[in-house]
Amino acid sequence: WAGYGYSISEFQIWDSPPAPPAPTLGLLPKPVSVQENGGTPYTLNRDTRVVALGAGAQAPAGYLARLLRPSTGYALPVVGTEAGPAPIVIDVGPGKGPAGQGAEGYKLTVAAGRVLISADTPNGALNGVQTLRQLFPQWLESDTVVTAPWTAPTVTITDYPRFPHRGMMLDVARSFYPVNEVKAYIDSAAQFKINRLHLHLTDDQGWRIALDDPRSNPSGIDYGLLTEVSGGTAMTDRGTEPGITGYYTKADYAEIVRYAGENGMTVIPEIDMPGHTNAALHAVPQLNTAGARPQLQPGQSTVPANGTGAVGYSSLDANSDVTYEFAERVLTQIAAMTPGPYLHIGGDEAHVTSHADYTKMVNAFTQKIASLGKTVVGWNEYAGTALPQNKAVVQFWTGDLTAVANAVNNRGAKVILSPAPNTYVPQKQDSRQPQGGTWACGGVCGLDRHYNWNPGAFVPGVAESNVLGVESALWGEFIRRLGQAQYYSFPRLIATAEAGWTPQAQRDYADFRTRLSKAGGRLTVQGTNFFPTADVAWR
Ligand code: TNX
Repeated sequence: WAGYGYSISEFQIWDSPPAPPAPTLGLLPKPVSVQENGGTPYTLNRDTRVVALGAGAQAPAGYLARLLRPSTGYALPVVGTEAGPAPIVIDVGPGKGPAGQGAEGYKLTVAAGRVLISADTPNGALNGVQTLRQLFPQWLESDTVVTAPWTAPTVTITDYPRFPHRGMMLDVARSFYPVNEVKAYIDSAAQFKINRLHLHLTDDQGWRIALDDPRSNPSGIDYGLLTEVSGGTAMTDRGTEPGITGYYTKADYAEIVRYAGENGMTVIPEIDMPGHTNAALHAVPQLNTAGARPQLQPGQSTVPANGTGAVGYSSLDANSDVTYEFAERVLTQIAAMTPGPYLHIGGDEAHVTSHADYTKMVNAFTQKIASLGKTVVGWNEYAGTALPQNKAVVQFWTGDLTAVANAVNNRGAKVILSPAPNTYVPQKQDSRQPQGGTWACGGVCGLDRHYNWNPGAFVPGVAESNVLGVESALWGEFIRRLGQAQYYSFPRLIATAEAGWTPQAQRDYADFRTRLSKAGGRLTVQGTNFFPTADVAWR
């Protein structure tokens, strides 16, 4: 064979289809402990009640009932005391969940006549709800009534996450996603226990969050221009495919925060500075160096075949007082709108800013965020700046791991891991995928790359306890609207969810693919678009 330039294994890829799937519960991410008990399964029926014990049980019980009603057609009232046949009981309170795993852990027992989810917190119980959901037939995901046996196998599960941060980033700046699409993206990820939504709200091509004029406004900036002008621009792919324009009002943003919270997710807003700021420079004349003419066009760079657009060509001016005035006013408003503890200031790819200017600006921004009582997050380029002690997070995507370790060891920073080859969803996931980047992996970044890595041992010299977790990144140069966002994200986002949830010793790619093979029908019934990667025997 060698003489023909082929290896036997290359032929085997085409000759032998993937092994037939073994029977599996199909739970994703894999729980810490699952015992299958056999015997008569649990059956949901038209008289089943969802029993909420404890004030914290109301929200997860309501979530479960809303999930089960459309496909079953059953009333499934949420009640305060246990009664009736085959109840589903949700019991929330201190000490109810797995010991030492209060925040997000849960216990789930499915018996023939009763389901019990117990947890310390509402979010822990919600995680139990997401697991229970996967034990029912896939038709549960239908939005119209289906006649199906609503059974779940008997199990005893104890479960909790490896990392507190299992995130996904959505780049709404290059191409906008209206609120209903953001909600649908949340729906598709929450079922896999993704619990952070990082919104990349600003970039060269657009500004997506409406702000008010602050009371103190020395430069007389019209903050409305940010969205009036740069909410109306977006990135043009290959010079032909326009991105989606638009922006969130403060009410829209509040609704996203609320909906994310209902799904167990914390929103992390990103205002990218001092680079990636052309949309702000274009909209706000005062931000530009005196005498400079604001660019008339936002950077509508084309996207070459490897999927990378032009980046790093814009910068705020370190020597202008307006820069600091603007950043403070913007960050103050974003902090006030955001109940979660984090504010992301980007800090990536400031290629036209000197190191001294970069450091001066980033130090001012991070100090401002600390003074607002928030923890600052930034891309790893900012790891070497004077990060607020014990109050900063470095999000690694590519580059200098030593600087990340130094930030952890010298500044008490924590780490979010988004290594491009392992988490960047605009990269091709399969050679059959016609469009997609190839720079991160020198080719395809398949499902295996997103699964087979160890976030706890990724940064040399950084202990697992200093890793907050993992995050997938959906950059928007050429991805348009929800359908494409899901098509690039799934199934790899499920691999990221498991990398963040399941103990390393229990993760196995072959086992993951077997469990995942069952999810195709579920994703299809619920209308989540996914790329049917050749690694999985979908059924
Ligand atoms: C680099 S990753 C960027 C983004 C691009 C992405 C993909 C990072 C922090 N910055 O501006 O969208 O590559 O091309």
